[in-house]
Amino acid sequence: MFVCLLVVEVEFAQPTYTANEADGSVQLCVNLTGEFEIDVEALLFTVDDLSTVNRAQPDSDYERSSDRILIFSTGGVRTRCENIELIADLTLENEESFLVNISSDIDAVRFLSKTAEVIIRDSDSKSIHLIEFLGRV
Ligand SMILES: [Ca+2]
Ligand SMILES: [Ca+2]
Repeated sequence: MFVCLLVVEVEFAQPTYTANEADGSVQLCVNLTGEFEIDVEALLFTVDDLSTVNRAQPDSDYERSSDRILIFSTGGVRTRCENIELIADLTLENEESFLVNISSDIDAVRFLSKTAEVIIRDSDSKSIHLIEFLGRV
């Protein structure tokens, strides 16, 4: 069987996604453009970075994810979305962010962008902590 796969271009729908810590999850979308006659698979995964200041931490601020497979079927939709779970806590924090990457083993896939940044706004305020503190007195 003759299989034809011309170059397809894949990119995050947005370079930056902003969520609130209390949202529970953040949805990231990936767009594909171009012509293809076999299914195109891409892998979406979170990037652990323990070194950068104000970096959100895996499994403490968000759920680490390494195995989200995006499948673009021939004749199917050109956008695939995945939810990354956010972890809410009661700690007063700065705005934090983490990175999500996409990759593919298919040679014909060209990435216009491989990385998106998720910014998490903290849901905990000083006044809530004061109320909790007063409640314990
Ligand atoms: Ca947090
Ligand atoms: Ca917090």
